[in-house]
Amino acid sequence: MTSRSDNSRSRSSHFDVLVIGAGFAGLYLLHRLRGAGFSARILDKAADVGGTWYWNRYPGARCDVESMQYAYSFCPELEQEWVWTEKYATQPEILRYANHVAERFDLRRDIQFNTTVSSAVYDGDRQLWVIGTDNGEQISANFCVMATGCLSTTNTPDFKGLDSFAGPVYHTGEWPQDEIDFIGQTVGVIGTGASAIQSIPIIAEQAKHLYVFQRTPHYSVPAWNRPLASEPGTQHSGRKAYGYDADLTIEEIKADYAGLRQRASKMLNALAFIPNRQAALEVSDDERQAEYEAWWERGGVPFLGAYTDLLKSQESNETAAEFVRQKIRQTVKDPVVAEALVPTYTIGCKRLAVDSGYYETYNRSNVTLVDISESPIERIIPTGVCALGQEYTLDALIMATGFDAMTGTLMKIHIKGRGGCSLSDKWADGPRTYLGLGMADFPNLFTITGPGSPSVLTNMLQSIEQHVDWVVDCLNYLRANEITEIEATQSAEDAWVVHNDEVADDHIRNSCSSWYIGANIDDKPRVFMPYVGGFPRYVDKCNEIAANGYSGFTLSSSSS
Ligand code: N01
Repeated sequence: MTSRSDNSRSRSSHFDVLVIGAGFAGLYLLHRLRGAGFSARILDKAADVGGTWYWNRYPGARCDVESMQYAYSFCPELEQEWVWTEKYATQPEILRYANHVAERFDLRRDIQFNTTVSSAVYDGDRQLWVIGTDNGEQISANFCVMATGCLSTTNTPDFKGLDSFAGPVYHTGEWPQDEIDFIGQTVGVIGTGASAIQSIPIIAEQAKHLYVFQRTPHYSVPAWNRPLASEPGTQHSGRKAYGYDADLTIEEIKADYAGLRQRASKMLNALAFIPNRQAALEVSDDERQAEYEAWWERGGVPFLGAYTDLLKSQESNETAAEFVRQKIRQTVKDPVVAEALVPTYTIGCKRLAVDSGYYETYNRSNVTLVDISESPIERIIPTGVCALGQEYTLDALIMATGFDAMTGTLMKIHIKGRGGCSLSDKWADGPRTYLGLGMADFPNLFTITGPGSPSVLTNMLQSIEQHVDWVVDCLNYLRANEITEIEATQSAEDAWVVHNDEVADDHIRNSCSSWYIGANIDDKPRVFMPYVGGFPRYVDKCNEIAANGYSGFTLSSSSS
C-alpha cells in the first residue's frame, strides 16, 4: 500500500502551484494541474486524503446529498466504475471513494500529509508565495490555492470547567480514528445541528443513557435511506417518487450521467431534482398538505423545493415550517419533549438536516432532552454537566457544536499578501472576496469555494469542480499570455461584496442565527458568507469574467 504519511522523501521546495487541503477540492485540483503540466504539491494536516470525510467519523455520519450526485463528474470512466451502495453514502464509503480517486489517479506521490500550514506570505518582488509549516519547512510557489474546505475548523465553546471533565470529550468534527464504544455508558451530546441529528440515533442505541443538551431545535426531514439496488425497477420503495434521482435506477443514471449533471447545473443548489413550479399560497390547504406529504415521503433537502417560494415568502415558508412542526408533534410521544423539539424560526434558514429516526429517538426511555434554550450550560464539572440547576453525571461528553465556518481555517493561517497586508485585518469586519475566488492585495492566491461563492448552499462536489476548472483554465491563460501575476481589483471586489450583501439582505436564509452568518462564534462579524444568488447565475458570472480576459482582475508580468 502506498505510504500515506511519508514526509521524509527528498522534496523540491518550489512548485508552480501549492494547494492546501487534500479533500475533494485538492484532489481534483492536483489531477487537473498535473494534466495541464504544472508542478504541484498538496499539503494537509491529516494523515490521509478525504478532508471533511477524514475528520467527521462520528457515528452515523453520512452525506445529506444523494450519493449518485455527491460524486465527481470530471471523469466519465470513474462515474461508471464506482458503485454507491446506498441512497445517502456513509462517511466510510465516501472516504473509500476519496481513497479510490487518490489511487486511481496516482495522487498521493504529490501530497504531503501530517503537515499543518501555519503561514502564507506573498513576496511581491519575487512574485511568489512562501508557505510555512509546523514542521518548520518553507515551501514556495508561484500560485497558492486554498482548498481548505468550508467546515474544517471545529468550534468548541468555552464552557467553564470543560478541562476538568474526567471522561473523554469528543468533537464530531474531529472524531478519533478508532471506533468509540458507548455501550453501557452515560453520554452527553451538546448541540442539535446536522452532526448531532445524525449521531444521536446511533449513540442512543449503544448508550445506557443519553442526555441531549439543546439550545435551539433544528428542522430535519427524513432521509428514507435505502440500499441502491442495481437492477432496474427494484429501487422504488413504493413511495411517491419526486425528482430524477428518486425515480431513476443506478443504470438509468449511468446511461445519461451527463444529463443528470446538466440538469443539476441549472438548479440554484446544483442538485438535480424536479421542483414544483407552483407557489405555496396558490393552492388550497388540502392540496398543499398533500404536496408536502409527497415531498416528505420523498425525503431529503429537496423538501424545500415543494413550492417555488418557500425561500422567498415568509408566509409560504411558514406553511412548510408548520407541516414539519406537526410531523415532530406526531412523532414524539411526550408532548412536552415534542414542543421543545419544535423550531419556531424560518425553515431553511439554518441548513435543513436530513435524518434517519432522529425525532423517534426521543421516544426511547434512555434518552433525555435537556432544554437549555432559556438558560445556558452553567459549567462542566469532573463528573458531568451542570445545567438548569442540576448535575448530569456523564461518562463521555460529545461536542456537536459545529464549526468556525468558511473563514475559520483561513484566518488561522497567518496569510499576508502584498506589502504585508494581513488577511485577518482585511476580514476583520467579515470576509471580502471577488467571486469567493480571489482578493485584492492577495495576488496569485485562489480560494476554492471561498466565502462569496455558492459553496455550502449547493452540492459541494459540483461547486468544487466548477471552481477548480475555473482556476486551472485561468492558470493556463496566464501561462499562455506570459502573465505572472493576477490580482482582483479593489473595485471589482467591492462591487462583488455589495452584490453579495444585496442578494443576502432580504433573503430568508439571512433571517436567523446560523453559521452562515457566523452567529455560532462569539465576536465573529455577522455577515452572510456564502453567495445566495444561486449556482447558475454565479457560474454565468464566472464564465463571463473569464471570457472577457479575467475582467475585474489586474494581470501583469514580471517583465512589465
Ligand atoms: O454544527 P451546527 P453541525 N451551548 O453549527 C449548538 C454540515 N454537515 O456540525 O443552534 C449549547 O449546525 C448549536 O446551537 P444553536 C452541514 O452543512 C453536513 O451539526 O447555535 N449549544 C447547534 O445546535 C451542517 O449545517 C453533513 O443555538 C451550542 C450545534 O451546537 C454543518 O456541517 C453532516 C453552543 C451546532 O450545530 C454544521 O453542522 C453533518 C453552546 N455554547 C454536518 N454552541 C452532511 O451530511 C453551539 N451549540 C454533508
